[in-house]
Amino acid sequence: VHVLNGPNLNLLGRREPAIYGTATLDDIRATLEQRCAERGVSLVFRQSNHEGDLVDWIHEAGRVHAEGRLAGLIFNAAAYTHTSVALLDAVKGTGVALLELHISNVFAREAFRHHSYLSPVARAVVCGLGVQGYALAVEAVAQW
Ligand code: CA2
Repeated sequence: VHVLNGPNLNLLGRREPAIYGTATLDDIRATLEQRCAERGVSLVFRQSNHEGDLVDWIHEAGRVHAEGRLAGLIFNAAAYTHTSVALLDAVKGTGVALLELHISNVFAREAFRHHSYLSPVARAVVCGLGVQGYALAVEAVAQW
């Protein structure tokens, strides 16, 4: 299972706890490491503030997919969800099974967060479950 996190998610647990909770990205990584170990799947967990890094990592997931070794890609593209044709094209171009994830319920927030470039190419979308969504997403993707 590959888990990618986009811009500003390195701030998780340090700012805006009312929206995003108090867990840090390292806390989430630790939880997912444990869940994956229990299921005998390996975890790749990354965060970047740079769109190109995320494109490169989607391509990497695509190579693992082509080798038949990728259960799925869990992707919280953060603000790039609402802006990035490059990330859409990367997912489309690799054919990876995508689970789009958002910590908050984006539909209960500003109108600009209601549109996602990724949802049309996602196999599933998890949104509004808080950071618990990551663990639930791993449970699902491990069975894909
Ligand atoms: O709800 C989500 O997971 C989002 O993908 C988070 C993005 C936001 O732009 C999306 O609309 C929804 C923002 C990530 C920034 O995370 C922060 C965490 C703590 C403090 C400040 C920002």
